[in-house]
Amino acid sequence: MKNIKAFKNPINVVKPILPDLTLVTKKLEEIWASGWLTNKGKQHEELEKRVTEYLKVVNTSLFCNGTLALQIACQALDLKGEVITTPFTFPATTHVLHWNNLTPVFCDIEENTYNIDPNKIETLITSKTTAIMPVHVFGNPCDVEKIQKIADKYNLKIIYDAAHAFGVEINGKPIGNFGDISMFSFHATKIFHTIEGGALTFGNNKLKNKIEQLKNFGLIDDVHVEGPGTNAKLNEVSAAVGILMFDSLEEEKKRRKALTNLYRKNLKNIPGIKVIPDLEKVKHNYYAMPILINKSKYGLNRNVLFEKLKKYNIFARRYFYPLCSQYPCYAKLPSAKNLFIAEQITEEILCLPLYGSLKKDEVEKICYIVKNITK
Ligand code: T4K
Repeated sequence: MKNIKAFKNPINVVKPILPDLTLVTKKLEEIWASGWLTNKGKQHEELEKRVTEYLKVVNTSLFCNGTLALQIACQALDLKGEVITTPFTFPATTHVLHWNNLTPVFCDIEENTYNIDPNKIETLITSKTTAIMPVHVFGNPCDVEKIQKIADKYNLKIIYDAAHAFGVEINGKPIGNFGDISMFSFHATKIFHTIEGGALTFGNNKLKNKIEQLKNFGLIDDVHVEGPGTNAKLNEVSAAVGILMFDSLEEEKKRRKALTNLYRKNLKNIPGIKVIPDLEKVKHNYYAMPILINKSKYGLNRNVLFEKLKKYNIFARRYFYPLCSQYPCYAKLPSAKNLFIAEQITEEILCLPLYGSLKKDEVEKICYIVKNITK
């Protein structure tokens, strides 16, 4: 490919959304004046209310990150034994099970959504299974109906890792209402963030106190401790950033949708490149721009494309490679083998840059490079 120059500045897979600095400064002044920095301050309470309203859920608990939120979700539901989960995820999902002395049981994924394949869950259920932990990968919803039916049949809990799925809806139903608990990540790289942060959403009101205690040292009040909790609270500065994030959320989603459609249009006829279309009856949040690269049709394998793109200053990411089941700490588990679809997808997946401030001509240039780099 000739005459195509590298981008002047690096184009990363994502660029964090930055709220207006003047508004952040105002918030900081307010926090400073109050002298209240963490432990359920005014900003925290306001953010919790705003998130509950936005996600249209019954209960929300805020956290200092999504990983600790997920860890506490397992404790809140008293999970024991084995939990069926996906190998195609960020390490956090599986590590959380390990930190709770739970055994991850890996289930293969669907070819079209890269989410846990509900048709393969039942054969993995044993007398030790207590829960299913699916992930709405890249914000594409799992087959929540089928998963719920299995959970009901075998009396299992469901914790959704909805780290990527802020604002997604299925058939008009907001995604944080499925299963027993859902976890959202508010990390800086997410479509809605608090720099670091996260939330649990849940319908059962009885869980609220338990979750609040677990994230606050197990304290009931200043002298009574219910049990061994930890410290996973969200501070006031992070909460203030989250409140300001609502100002740009709809515009960010709109821009990402337009850029996603532009990617789809420009990548459409490239042999060996596969893009996930919008799913039926789903309101998407356009969190990521994953593509699959089929070496025999495209001419290069994913790793070669990934490296070549760097020469043009394009820093795509291999989310999720390798699979969690392939990490040395989990590779010896009996369920770590024969995950055929996941093993194929992890070799072919590449997430291209996607964020609201990415320009249309930048997307067009990225697509042009992907199309012509093999020549
Ligand atoms: N479950 C799932 C399914 C998840 O994907 C995650 C996290 C979790 C659970 C756990 O949630 P948290 O505990 O994180 O709330 C990033 C994020 O750190 C991580 O939150 C996210 N998933 C994962 C998919 O992506 P890394 O290790 O790839 O991040 P890093 O530092 O390489 O940054 C990614 C890109 O963003 C780079 O191109 C640089 C750019 N970047 C990053 C940061 C932090 C910036 O431009 N500015 C920044 O401030 O994990």
